[in-house]
Amino acid sequence: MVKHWDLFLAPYKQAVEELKVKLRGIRAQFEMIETHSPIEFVTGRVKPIASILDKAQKKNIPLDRLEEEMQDIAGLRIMCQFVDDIKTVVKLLRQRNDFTIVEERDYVTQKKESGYRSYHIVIRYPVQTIHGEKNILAEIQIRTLAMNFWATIEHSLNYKYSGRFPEDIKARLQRAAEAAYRLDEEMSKIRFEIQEAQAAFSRKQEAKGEG
Ligand code: 0O2
Repeated sequence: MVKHWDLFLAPYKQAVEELKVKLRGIRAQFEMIETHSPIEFVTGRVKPIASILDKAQKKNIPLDRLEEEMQDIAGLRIMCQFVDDIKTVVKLLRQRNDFTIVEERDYVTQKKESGYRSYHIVIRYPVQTIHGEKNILAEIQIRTLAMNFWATIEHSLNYKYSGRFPEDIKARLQRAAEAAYRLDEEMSKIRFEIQEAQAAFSRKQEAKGEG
């Protein structure tokens, strides 16, 4: 039984903080060389205790098996502008040596039944503690801004309806997922123009001393 949640969650909190810095560092490095960053922004969270308990119950995970069986207690999200950026980020993550990849789930090319799209990478990340090294699991979700918009809205509605959507809402969410997909496709087609405009804008800001 997990009695001391603070103690249990401490390495997860540390991992989320460290990984946010590291992943944001990737963006900073691209900015330094004035190249389009495949990472737009990064967020991270430790799963709230109530959600851990909920998920454990739903998936029949005994509380003394959380470390091994719940992969997203530490969760990071990487948002990208374009669908192709997702592949670039995945490649960058695969070549790192500060964690190992345990599993990849591609819901970008194989969307979930709900309409959810995102690329998930489960990693084993070593956290340095005063008791030595502790390896924890963390999940990195990589998605476009459009995929994120849809997932955020769907997640809130899911919470409201406890996953049992009325038919009309379900149909609307499906249509919204298709619209998000088309938005990504359209943006990919004019990607070059967008990037040129963004580069010109950054140069202008820098010249004004606002960069
Ligand atoms: P939260 O609140 O985001 O932490 P399962 O939980 O059974 O769907 P599994 O095996 O745990 O699946 O792993 P999966 O599907 O790779 O990742 C689960 C996480 O992906 C979810 O975490 C969500 O963050 C996200 N996700 C998966 N499917 C959907 C979906 O249909 N809609 C939205 N909005 N997000 C989804 P949690 O634990 O559900 O919640």
